[in-house]
Amino acid sequence: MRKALITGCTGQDGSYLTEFLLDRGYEVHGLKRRSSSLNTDRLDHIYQDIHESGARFFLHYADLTDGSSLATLLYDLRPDEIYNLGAQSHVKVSFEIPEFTADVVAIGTLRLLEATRRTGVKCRFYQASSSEMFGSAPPPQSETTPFHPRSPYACAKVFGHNITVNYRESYGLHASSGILFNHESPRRGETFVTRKITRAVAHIKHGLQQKLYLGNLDARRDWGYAPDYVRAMWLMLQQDTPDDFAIGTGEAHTVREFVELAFTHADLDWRDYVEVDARYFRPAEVDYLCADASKARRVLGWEPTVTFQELVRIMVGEDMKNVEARLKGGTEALQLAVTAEGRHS
Ligand code: NAP
Ligand code: G4F
Repeated sequence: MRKALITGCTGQDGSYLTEFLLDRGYEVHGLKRRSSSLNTDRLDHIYQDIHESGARFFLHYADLTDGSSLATLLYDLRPDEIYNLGAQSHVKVSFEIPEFTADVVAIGTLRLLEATRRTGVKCRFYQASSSEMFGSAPPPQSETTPFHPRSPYACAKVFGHNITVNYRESYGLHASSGILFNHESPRRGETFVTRKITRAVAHIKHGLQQKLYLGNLDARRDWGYAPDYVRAMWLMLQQDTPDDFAIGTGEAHTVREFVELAFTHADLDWRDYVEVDARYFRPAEVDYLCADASKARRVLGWEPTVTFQELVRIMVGEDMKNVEARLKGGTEALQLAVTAEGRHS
């Protein structure tokens, strides 16, 4: 049985990757960091009681800011595959906590690579690189496009990417970087723009929210469906030779187009509800990301399966269902939750 270790297991991609690997017969070990309240919502449906025989999914406390916890985990588990998905992954937040972001995203990657090298574990390594690294480089962007990062998050990801390549070249580590363009799902964090929009649509439709405040509506992103992207991560580690791959749909849309389509799904006119609030602008913006994923198609045989239109429909549909289920638990509790969340983006 192959054994995988996933950092960022509790996040959007970590949860889909865990399901994907369990379906393929892997034993999966997830790294979770200590928090004062439970943060395993995305994994609860696949939780396996470790006291039951046959359990193949385990969570361990560790942190990308704590090198010794990483080395101990690697030494004890000796995984065949490591997926480094852990990150402070919010671009806007990275301007507010740049030092922490760099510590987790850049130095955290180095800590994990160094722990892999020092423990001598023979494994394959996946690094979650990002299209944000391209920043202001014009589209379409591919593996050969020069990086021009526009945020502390993107600068940290460039370091994570380069140090992964460096460990591959210096120590012969089977390390691959997936340069993934934006990918979304009903499990997307609530403060990324797609999920912020689809949740607001569901709340507005049910009379629980009056307005949706957004920042730059003109930014263009290449939005795909997260389960498709975790399949690409796995495919990269199944290749004989490690390499870097850009992963995206090749189609870009503006935030405004996403908004319009999401509201249309709920028979609402977005212009009645959406207002621009400058507090959601970034000190430096990434205007236009659109993937050239031809190498991934050719070498990995990877193709996205969900279109932009289907993605929006799936996300609005799930958020509608969530609100309806929560409404059954009482409008008052739901209203409170909406208000508290409204402060963040
Ligand atoms: P996400 O939902 O924000 O998940 C991030 C994960 O990292 C969470 O499990 C989080 O734990 C964990 N984490 C944060 N700080 C950590 C630390 N100090 N030590 C250990 N773990 C820590 O992100 P995602 O969308 O799944 O993305 C997965 C990875 O791909 C990230 O590295 C992201 O930067 C990168 N990426 C994402 C996209 C995209 O469009 N989704 C595109 C390109 C690259 P908590 O649950 O405790 O917060
Ligand atoms: O959804 P976003 O916050 O995602 P962003 O910045 O593109 O980053 C995501 O994708 C990256 C891959 O390219 C990942 F590496 C990263 O971890 C993350 O998953 O913002 C998308 C666009 C931006 O141009 C932003 O300015 O939407 C614009 N936007 C407009 N109003 C907003 C808002 N973004 C957020 N979060 N909130 C707003 O109110």
